[in-house]
Amino acid sequence: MTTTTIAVKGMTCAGCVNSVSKALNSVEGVQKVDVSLEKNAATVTFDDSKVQVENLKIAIEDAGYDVA
Ligand code: 9UX
Repeated sequence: MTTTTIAVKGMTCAGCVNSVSKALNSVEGVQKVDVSLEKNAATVTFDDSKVQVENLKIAIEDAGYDVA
């Protein structure tokens, strides 16, 4: 299991946090998600044999937000 923090741009309210959280939680291999509006970041714990950081970034972008 690996934990990484990804900088997320474009989140402006709790609904955005919810959207990003849902998007990340629906990725196969993701175990834990903590999205912070204050920090503009998503901390994700995932099984690195199933998913890579790049896939997490794509999921965030597909939800309509930008990654650094
Ligand atoms: Mo809040 Mo975010 O009403 O896309 S959900 S701004």
